[in-house]
Amino acid sequence: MSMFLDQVTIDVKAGKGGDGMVAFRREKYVPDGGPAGGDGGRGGNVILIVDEGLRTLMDFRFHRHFKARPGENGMSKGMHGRGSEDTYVKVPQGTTVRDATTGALLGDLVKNGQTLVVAKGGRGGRGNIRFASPKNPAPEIAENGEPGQERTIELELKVLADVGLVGFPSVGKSTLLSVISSARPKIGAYHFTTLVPNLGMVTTSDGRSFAAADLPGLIEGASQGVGLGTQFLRHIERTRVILHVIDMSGMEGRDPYEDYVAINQELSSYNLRLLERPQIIVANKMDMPSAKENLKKFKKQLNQEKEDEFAETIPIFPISGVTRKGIDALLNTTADLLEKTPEFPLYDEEMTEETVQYGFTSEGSEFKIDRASDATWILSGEKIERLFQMTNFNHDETVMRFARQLRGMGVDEALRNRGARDGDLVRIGEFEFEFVE
Ligand SMILES: Nc1nc2c(ncn2[C@@H]2O[C@H](COP(=O)(O)OP(=O)(O)OP(=O)(O)O)[C@@H](O)[C@H]2O)c(=O)[nH]1
Ligand SMILES: [Mg+2]
Repeated sequence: MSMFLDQVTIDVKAGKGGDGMVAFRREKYVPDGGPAGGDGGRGGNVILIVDEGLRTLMDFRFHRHFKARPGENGMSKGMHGRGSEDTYVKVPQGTTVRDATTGALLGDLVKNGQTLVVAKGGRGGRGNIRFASPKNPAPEIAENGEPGQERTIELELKVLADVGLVGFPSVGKSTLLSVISSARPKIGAYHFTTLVPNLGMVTTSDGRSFAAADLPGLIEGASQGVGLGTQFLRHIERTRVILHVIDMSGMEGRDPYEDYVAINQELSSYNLRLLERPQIIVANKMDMPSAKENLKKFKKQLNQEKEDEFAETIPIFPISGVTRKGIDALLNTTADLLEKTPEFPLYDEEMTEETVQYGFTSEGSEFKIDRASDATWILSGEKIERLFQMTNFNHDETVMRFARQLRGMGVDEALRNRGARDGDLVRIGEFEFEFVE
């Protein structure tokens, strides 16, 4: 397996809120102290944070579960539980985050230090101080903390580069990157020398700079999963200009023009929008004997094609990565093109979490009633289950409050309408109680 990881699924679980407490003041000479149970503290969030020091998602290879701590429970003497610290998980710049279950986009993290809450900590339950009223000055009511959010998310890295170097294997992409930046990618006379994208900062002779990515060689069929290329095409998605590197020496016995067409087909079958990026054709290995001849032929073929294609001329830069000839002009034109080319928004019209509708929305349908084979009524639904989890069943008064909350939600009425009778068993999760008319 390659030492590069650019897609991973992880589980995140936020901390539960601390439970609120039922307590009363005990003071000398005061027969009935008032309520003194404090609130529980907030549970910790799980938060992703961009760390520019990271280049891949490698750190997630063996570590895929992230939890935040629960909030502290409320205490007597009116003391509130402490909120828990958030758990921060570092990700590289260019990480796209999705909910693995719904596929909804949660965020695209590009700036160093940028954060995204991926699992929200539960709020602390209220202690009995909060439930005191003139009518009920000494309530035995407290809430349990809210459960922390829990979900599976997908991280996908799309490297941040302005310019992408694409082409067949061994055409000299890495050689070029090593010449134009301080990056030191591996260079070899065999195919697929480059197995992971390399990034380099390029400075032009007139002082402008941009980030360039050298991608593993693409081969025909890569977008259908043949060869290495497919998994790396995503890294071109953020680039604004594509340097299409072509081996003009013909020394591998391939035809430069056929290579050019094949790579463009790859790009378009992965995502048509990749072809919207302006390209510069880099005619490489011009130091080789037959390169000049091949370039002439290539230009001719390209022009023939152009008659029926869009009219724009694609610039061609003859260079040699080895002798470094022609590089300055190539880089200056690349910088010019970058200045003219706006960014291509990756997730413009996509569904985000806010636009995805969860669960039941209309009033009065916040729960579901089913009937088990033993005739027990089963209540389920996100809201009702959360209420249940936040109820402290050790105190009768709290249980009564829960019953009132259910009635308020219309549960009693709905059960009655479904034919529930006095004494029928009703179940929420593992908790059972009798239906009372
Ligand atoms: N003559 C000549 N050879 C070159 C030139 N550029 C690269 N090469 C040679 O071509 C071979 C492949 O070069 P790389 O830079 O590794 O090619 P690549 O496109 O990164 O290849 P992959 O990573 O396998 O996709 C090496 O032997 C290089 O020395 C050039 O301008 N002229
Ligand atoms: Mg390479």
